[in-house]
Amino acid sequence: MADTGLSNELQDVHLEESLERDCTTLSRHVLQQMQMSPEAQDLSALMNRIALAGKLIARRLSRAGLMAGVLGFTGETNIQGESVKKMDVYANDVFISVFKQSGLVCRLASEEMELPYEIPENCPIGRYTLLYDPIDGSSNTDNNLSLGSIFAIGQHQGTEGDVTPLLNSGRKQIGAGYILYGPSTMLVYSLGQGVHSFTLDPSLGEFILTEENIKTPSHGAVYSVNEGNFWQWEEPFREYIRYVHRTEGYTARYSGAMVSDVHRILLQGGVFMYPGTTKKPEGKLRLLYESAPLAFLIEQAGGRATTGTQEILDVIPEKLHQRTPLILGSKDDVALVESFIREHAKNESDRTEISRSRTPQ
Ligand code: AHM
Ligand code: MG
Repeated sequence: MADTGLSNELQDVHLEESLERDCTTLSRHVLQQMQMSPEAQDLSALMNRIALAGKLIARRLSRAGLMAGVLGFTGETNIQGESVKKMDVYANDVFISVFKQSGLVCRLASEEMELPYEIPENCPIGRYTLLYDPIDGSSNTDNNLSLGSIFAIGQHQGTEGDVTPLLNSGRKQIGAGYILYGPSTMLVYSLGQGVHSFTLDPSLGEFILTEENIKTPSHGAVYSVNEGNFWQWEEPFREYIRYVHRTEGYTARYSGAMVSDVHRILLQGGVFMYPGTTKKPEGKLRLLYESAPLAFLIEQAGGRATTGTQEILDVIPEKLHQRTPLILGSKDDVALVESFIREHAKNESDRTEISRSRTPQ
């Protein structure tokens, strides 16, 4: 062994620790987490398939600038009315491919598909559904900036072609997570027992445990919002932004990819917001495969996520692609934004009361 100045005993301990860390792969971690559950093997296999999807997407992204036909638009528009990028289509298909013949997932629904994709051959045994956003932060794709994939795991119910069983509140999610395609590829997940992060070791092709039981600080300096929409927000959001602009201790961070922004907040605290606008009162983000899975994670980490008037996880969707305003992050920072909303609602109701009392009966 090279002379590191450490005693042999200490070197042995270091070696053991680093081996132990290298062997804490995602599938082993899921098995450990779920050891009391009869579903442990299935969920470990399911998370392994999601990890494979992440690796395939990461591999393609890492070479995107070197290959023809990877970047740019397809010329199609998706069900959301947004221009589809070639990477959106690729990533969407990857999630479908990894679950074919898996016996694990019999229905997938995503931002890129109007209707769920059924895998009937998995259904006699497949007990899960997967809701996902294959590429979150699409506008970053062609600029080699951070991107993500978001996923929510649910219990399979209902028959083929029936969307209704997917319209559940976020509380019914069995698990959720995201893959962050940044300088390194990370996978962050929760199966209802804390939030855990993994980093892809490209030399091993494995996601290795980075941090267990992540806890979001109750307050953070970061506020993360597209301030270009200021002119079309409702007054409480403008008031909040005016407040942070004139108060020491706040700093703005907004990348255009929510997974990246939420990852920072998960680790360091703060608040991410995508409020409704006059053009889009429900905001931009989709409940089932964007807001709800991230809300599941942040709650597991001790934070909160709300529409402004209701906890995100309590919202029962009426439509597969339903949008929702989102305020997510550290408990105290979310509460601060809410205080502006409540204050505004109170002032409005006081004004209505006064004008009603002045109207001759
Ligand atoms: P996408 O899934 O189509 O990329 O949309 C979601 C993304 C979020 O990641 C990000 O926070 C937001 O849209 C950015 O939108 P905007 O450019 O309006 O700020
Ligand atoms: Mg998205």
